Amino acid sequence: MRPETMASKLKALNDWVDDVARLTRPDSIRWCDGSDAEAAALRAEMLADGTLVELNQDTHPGCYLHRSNPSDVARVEHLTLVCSKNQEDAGPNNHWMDPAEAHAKIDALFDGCMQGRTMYVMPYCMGPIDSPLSRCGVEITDSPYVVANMRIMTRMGAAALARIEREGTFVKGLHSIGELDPERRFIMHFPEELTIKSYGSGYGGNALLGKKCHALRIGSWQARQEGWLAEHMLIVGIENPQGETHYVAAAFPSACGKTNLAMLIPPEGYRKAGWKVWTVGDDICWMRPGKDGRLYAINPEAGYFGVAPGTSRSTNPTAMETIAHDTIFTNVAVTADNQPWWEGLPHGTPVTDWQGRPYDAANGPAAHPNSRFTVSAKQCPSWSPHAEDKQGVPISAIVFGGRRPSLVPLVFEARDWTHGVLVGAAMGSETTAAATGAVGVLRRDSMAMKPFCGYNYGDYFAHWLSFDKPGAKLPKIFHVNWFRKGDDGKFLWPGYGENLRVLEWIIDRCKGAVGAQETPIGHVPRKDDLHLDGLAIDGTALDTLLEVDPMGWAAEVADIGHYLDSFGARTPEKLKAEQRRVAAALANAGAPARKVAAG
Ligand code: SAT
Ligand code: MN
Repeated sequence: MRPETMASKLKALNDWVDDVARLTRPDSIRWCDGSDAEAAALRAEMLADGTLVELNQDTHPGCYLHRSNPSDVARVEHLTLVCSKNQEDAGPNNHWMDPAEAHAKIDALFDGCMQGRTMYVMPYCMGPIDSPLSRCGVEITDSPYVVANMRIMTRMGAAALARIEREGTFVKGLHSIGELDPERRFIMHFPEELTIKSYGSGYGGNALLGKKCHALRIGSWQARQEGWLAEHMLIVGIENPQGETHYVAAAFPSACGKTNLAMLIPPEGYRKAGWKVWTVGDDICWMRPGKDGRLYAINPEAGYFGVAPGTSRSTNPTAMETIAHDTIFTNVAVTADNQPWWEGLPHGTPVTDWQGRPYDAANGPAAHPNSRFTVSAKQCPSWSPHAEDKQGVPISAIVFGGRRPSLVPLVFEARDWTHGVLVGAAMGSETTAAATGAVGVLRRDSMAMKPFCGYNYGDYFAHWLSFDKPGAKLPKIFHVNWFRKGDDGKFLWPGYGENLRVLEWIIDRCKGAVGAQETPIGHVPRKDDLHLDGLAIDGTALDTLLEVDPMGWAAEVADIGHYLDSFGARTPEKLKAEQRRVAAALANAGAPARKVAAG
């Protein structure tokens, strides 16, 4: 680490660091260079004070456990604010506070909060260090755990600082764990000032400011001004036996399987035939039109902050291999021989739960349902050789999806971009443990960005529509639902690796190589359009997965209309007209479905 006297060459950065130090009064300041030596020194300090606990180094070399404060285990949407000058610009999709009031409120919390602590200054780059699509920031924090995680999740250190000094601009992120008191906790965004202030939480999305705060909330605001898209999407490359790779970007709400889809292992028949899957990103995607009119995407992150429970050799063997070494686990349980453990692992017995107590089933799950692993993307065996391409990868298809136990078919294709934007805007999903609050409640989550869009959703829909212009060669848009349930409450579709069958149909639709049935909600595959060899699934399950119930959909589309109206005059007329078009098509849906040709 650079001693305090060796600040940066950029006056604006030094001045800001000085101002923050004057406010927070740390005992010392350390500029992080991102080096191995720095990481080792920090780790030693965290092991000494119990912030990290060593796991079994024979079975899990380089792996450590962090137990958070039990009241600090997820994002806190009700305490997350977008403080734009004008409330309308934040929109009804965000909690808002006047910027002056917000600064005053949170600065009062920051006042003197780093006394007795070290203040770390972390320059970081979101995206490949040499990519024109990347953007930089600096996070100041008093949490060494946050430093250790940011070092994995971003390009943190000297190279980022050099880029910041060259560009002269950066997103300012100020973070303190404060007292970890839920009553003294705020995650505030000031998009007009490219500033984030986060107090009172050490949890991922609240504290690793490069992730949701910068790459999505501030990023989406910048993207709108600069003509690109900052999205809550995984990016995956699908290579067919002919050696062609198509890249798919897919938006799902938190804890709905983005990491699993990004690391999918093809079913045996596909593997034997030569199909391969390449992981570019598992959570965030920045896309912009290239010279040829296609959308090109980068993953702004350098690591995965994935949900541990449910991850196993059967559900995600790639992730299991990725996290076998050099991984930080947060809030998992441990076995008698000190291996990390979570619900969904077929072997091992937890003896200590996520809070460090002797495991007792009466206390609930051994691992917290939102327990996580933090690991470098480079450790992933399916890490794409193009993941660091500075121009990004070309996107063939955009996929939206959520947890929908009923109504929504396994997959359908939007008829054009405008319809696709409606499909994304209308997305709904059951809530998960990734945020505090009730789990399993159906809510609209447009483009999986409800907690992350840094401005008015109405303006965001208009921004999406604006990409459809002459010369654009936009991806086709699809909707998937892996979570449809039968009357017995069981999932009808096996999911995981078998999802490649759906991705194959999606890619073939992009190439014009497979047919579909036209319905009022879009194009749905017929049974024969899907490649189902080697899959044990009964015909009635498949019928249900591919059915479109006009009555149920009429109610759904009416509800979507009310939802669009909730953004008032900011909702683009074009989107409302599209909703009316679909509603009218459903009203006429007595007519038998019409077959359409491939393409
Ligand atoms: O917000 S996090 O990035 O920590 C996890 C999530 O909800 O996606
Ligand atoms: Mn996410």
